[in-house]
Amino acid sequence: MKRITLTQFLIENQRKAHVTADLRLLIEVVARAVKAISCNVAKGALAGVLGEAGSDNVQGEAQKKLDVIANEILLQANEWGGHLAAMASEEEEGIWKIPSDYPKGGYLLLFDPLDGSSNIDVNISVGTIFSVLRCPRNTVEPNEASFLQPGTAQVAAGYALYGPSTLLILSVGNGVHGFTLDREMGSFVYTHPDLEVPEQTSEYAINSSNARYWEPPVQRYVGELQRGAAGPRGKDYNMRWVASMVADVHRILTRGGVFMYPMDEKNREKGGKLRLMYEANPMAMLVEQAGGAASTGRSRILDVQPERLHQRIPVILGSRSEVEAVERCYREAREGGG
Ligand code: AHM
Ligand code: MG
Repeated sequence: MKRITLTQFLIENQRKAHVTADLRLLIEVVARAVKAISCNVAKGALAGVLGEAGSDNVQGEAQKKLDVIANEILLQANEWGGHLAAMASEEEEGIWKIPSDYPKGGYLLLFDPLDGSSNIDVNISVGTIFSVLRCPRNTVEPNEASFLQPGTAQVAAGYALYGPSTLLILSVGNGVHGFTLDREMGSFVYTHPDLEVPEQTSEYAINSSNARYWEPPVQRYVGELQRGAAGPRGKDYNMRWVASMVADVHRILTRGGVFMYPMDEKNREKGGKLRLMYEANPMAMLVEQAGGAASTGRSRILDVQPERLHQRIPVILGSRSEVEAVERCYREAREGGG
């Protein structure tokens, strides 16, 4: 069988004008960084990369060594190529400016360098999530405001999943495409063309230890799923929760389902648990590009106008019919019917 590498895939997309030369370079550089992160994740204790870094990030969360390593790999790989105007990371309080000795380009790159950090030390899949925006025209020196664009403005989004195999899942706005890292060859091979979220599903993902903190529409929706064949949904549902969003979303892209980290009383003041600009938006773009839907429960995630770089947001995404069922619960609660 003819193998298509990520490089060939991107060059063909450039010929069809789906990506610019700079966006192609950007994605290739991210993919190279992902290979380096994958090596570190795979070595684990052998490379001394497990455990706490002994520091907190801007969100007040304790950083793991691998959070710090993955962040540095992505920043260093991307700062010199001339394709970026600036970067932003979950692990950096402010935006990351391109050092003055390197040329600047027209794109902004945002990332969660290592998503699912709580799973690192227990050898469960983790990932990297990234989002690409255009730097607003005529920007001399990008600042935080340059990044505050809705998810609909993303020109590319993707994630890497460091699981039994390392995958790179990508959208440049024409569907969702997946690549598997061939470790011997050191290249990403096109293995998952045109991923689509299956419409019919009987799987849901939510951390149900938070059930007492959920809003009533989510309590109602999950309650209906849990009543199974005897309840209003008329069928039995299965539940999965990896606690790595990348792994949960990848399962949904592969075999359908709905993922929820909804608004809850524990996270209300912060606006939710997951971050809008480098977790929710890229995942929402991928899921929509794969035919699914992504909502806060009240509105489409990709339409939300960000107000802060590290803003948080409720996330409900996956098979369209289930996301719509959650939105219906919210609507009926507003209208006094549920
Ligand atoms: P992180 O970016 O600090 O790793 O946090 C995000 C993760 C998601 O991957 C996952 O869905 C969620 O947090 C799990 O949260 P919880 O531990 O509350 O179940
Ligand atoms: Mg993270």
